[in-house]
Amino acid sequence: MTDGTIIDHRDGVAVYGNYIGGAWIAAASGETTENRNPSNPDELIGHFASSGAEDVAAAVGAAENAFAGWAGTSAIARANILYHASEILASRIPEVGRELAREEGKTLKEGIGETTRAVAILRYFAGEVQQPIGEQYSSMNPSTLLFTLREPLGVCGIITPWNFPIAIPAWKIVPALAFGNTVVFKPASLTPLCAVYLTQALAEAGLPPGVLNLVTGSGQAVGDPLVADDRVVAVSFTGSDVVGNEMKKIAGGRGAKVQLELGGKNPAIVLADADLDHAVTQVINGAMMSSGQKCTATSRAIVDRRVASELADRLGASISALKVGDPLRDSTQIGPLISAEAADRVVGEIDTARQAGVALAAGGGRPEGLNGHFVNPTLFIDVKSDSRLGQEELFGPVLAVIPVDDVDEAISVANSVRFGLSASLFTRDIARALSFIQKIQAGIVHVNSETAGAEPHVPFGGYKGSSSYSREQGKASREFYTQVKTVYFDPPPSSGS
Ligand code: UN1
Repeated sequence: MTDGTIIDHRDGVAVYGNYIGGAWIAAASGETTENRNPSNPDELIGHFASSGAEDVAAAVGAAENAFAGWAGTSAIARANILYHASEILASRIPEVGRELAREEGKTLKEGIGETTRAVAILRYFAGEVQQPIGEQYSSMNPSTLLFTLREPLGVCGIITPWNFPIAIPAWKIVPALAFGNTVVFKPASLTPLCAVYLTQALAEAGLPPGVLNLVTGSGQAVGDPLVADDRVVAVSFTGSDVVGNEMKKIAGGRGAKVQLELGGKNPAIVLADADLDHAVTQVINGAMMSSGQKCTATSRAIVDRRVASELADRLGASISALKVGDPLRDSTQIGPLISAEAADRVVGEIDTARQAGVALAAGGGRPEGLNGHFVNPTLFIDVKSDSRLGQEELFGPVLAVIPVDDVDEAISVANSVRFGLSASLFTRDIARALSFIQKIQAGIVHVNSETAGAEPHVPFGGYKGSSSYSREQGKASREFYTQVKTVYFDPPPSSGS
């Protein structure tokens, strides 16, 4: 049900606009880009506005004009709109979940799960704005009332990836709005339909014109001018480290606040005393769900040598049994990769590793008889930590087993990469678990559960090259989306005399 967001039809296929200043409108150039189903590229999902600098300037202008009014609205009134949006989106979960699976390629169950998560995020921040927004301190002067306030920043540029096309936009946009900022939202060019659904729910819920603006198009044509615009005082980005670091230079260089969520090369350490059945299930979920296309995905299983071959056998058997196919079918466990380029790249990485002599224990290549961008879930064993497979994020359904002698070597291997987003340990040993929590260089640490997953009310973000120190979600989002004002309030000299 995207009525109202569709500005035209072409051969029976919907043409979607940008949402600027409260209206769904075509890109200034009039141009559009096709959005196709990665499971079946013959299926056209829609035509989406192919925007550029002119559209970005209009959207930033609308957001700038709307800022004073929105920042001046009571937090409770803002919360009511967010809560209403959560109800609208909740009523559409089956539809949006299905369209997410069709547009992005994750399974229907995951698509519904992700849409449900976006609803939970809306609900969470509708409540979060009712929490305290400042602190009171004692002053050196007994008559001074000394306190802090948190105030919104202004226009925020939100640039989101395709792999969580509704949850990540929600967890960036909703807190920005909740704390009184206005937003220009540039979604991944491969998943604009989910962005339309989220924007539509917020617009229908009563967001005033200009408070949230959606501009679709490529990173170069839309992202670049957005990041460079002096009126955009904060930029939040999730995506590749190459793009993120470039963005930091440009936005950071002109003094904007920048928040980056970049890659991961997340380890699951399995010690000899672990429950191996549980470890196998969790490691496979972490590595293979969403075809491994999560920055929190498990891409390294670092395993105590004493159980490495048994674990590898079990992983290999379970990975080979995973059902790859149409994400909309109930029996499917693994959908396609997002695009032909992504599938070619991952298959290329698998071939390179095989040619280098790394032992393949399951998968490799593409499944037969499927038309989309599918890659077989793949397991390599006896992988060297300093190899490409041991160091680089592949962003596909590929897991590398790295055998180690003990927990100390496991942690040192785990820490040997440039990323530090999430990490898991499987053990029954409390002392080793505590030592792992202290020594692992990761922003999200799991003991006896998979590396992926994020609850909306706790901080999310990584160490080292995975983030830019700032955290997202929960109370951490208040840090990013507000600034602190310290107030020294003294009575006028005459009072009380
Ligand atoms: C999750 O693990 O459920 O882009 C969320 C990503 C992360 C989000 C992961 N920023 O994959």
